[in-house]
Amino acid sequence: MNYREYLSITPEVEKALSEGKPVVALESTILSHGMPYPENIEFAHKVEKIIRDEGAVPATLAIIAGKLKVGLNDEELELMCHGENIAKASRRDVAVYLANGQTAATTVATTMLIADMAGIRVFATGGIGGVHRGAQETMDISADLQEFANTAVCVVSAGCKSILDIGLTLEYLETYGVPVLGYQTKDFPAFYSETSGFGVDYEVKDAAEVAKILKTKWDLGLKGGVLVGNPIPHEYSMDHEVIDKVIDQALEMAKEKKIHGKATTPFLLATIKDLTGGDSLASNLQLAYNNARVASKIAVEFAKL
Ligand code: PSU
Ligand code: MN
Repeated sequence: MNYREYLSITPEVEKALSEGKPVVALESTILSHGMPYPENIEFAHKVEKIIRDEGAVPATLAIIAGKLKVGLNDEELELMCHGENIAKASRRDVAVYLANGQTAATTVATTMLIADMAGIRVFATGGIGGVHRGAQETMDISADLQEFANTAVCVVSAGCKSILDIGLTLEYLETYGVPVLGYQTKDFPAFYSETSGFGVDYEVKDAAEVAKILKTKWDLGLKGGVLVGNPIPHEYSMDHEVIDKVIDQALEMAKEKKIHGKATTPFLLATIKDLTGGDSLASNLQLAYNNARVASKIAVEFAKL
């Protein structure tokens, strides 16, 4: 493999990695397709500050002008937040975008992929992709799940939105041997809500416990990632019924407009955003900050082992 020539790592991140210091990866699809401007750029800076305050080095990942970028400067962050028609790169898009010198936001799958190439083991996001509702017919299953099966990165998320079939998403992860850990909870979180009605196999009490599980899994040569479900802080958690109604409406609109393929998730995210006004955004920001905090603690503990 010869991926070094495609990687562009900032000196700060490179130095931290070579010294074995904690680094936390962040994705860019959440910026380009998950939040409006200018809230997304404020978020991008604040989430990096939260990671620094916890004693880790942040690295936002993206594909810019045909390079796998690990760590973005202010200008690059602005581009991912405000650029026109920024594409979304999942695993199958990466080689094409790189070969053509294009720019794209990275999903959970591609952020894991690039983090692994750079040697970053912990990544904070909002929600992961998964098995879509109705996947029995459409076969719409996010490439994020195969990345968990294959790529050695720990992802801290607030679970997933109920735009997905959460039960089937957990079944899929089980089949591919991906540990799903509930961070101080027995319930797998549903993004805007603390619980989804589906349990996790293991509740972990703190970051040190997660770090030990990561080390053990990878020492054993068990390939693939680990998913940490970290619930939205209680005070920001949204009413289940309100948000579920909105999600049903968004799914209905996607059906009417015959949205499919890689456009599905961005369409659903944008529609939920429009239908709920600012309410869902405030929750979205807070859960992502919370994930960055927990991911940093895990990275700090992992660096000690
Ligand atoms: N779900 C969310 N917010 C997101 C995404 C999913 O609640 O921002 C983004 C993530 O980047 C995720 C991607 O990796 O969408 C999944 O897209 P797809 O379903 O096309 O694989
Ligand atoms: Mn899909």
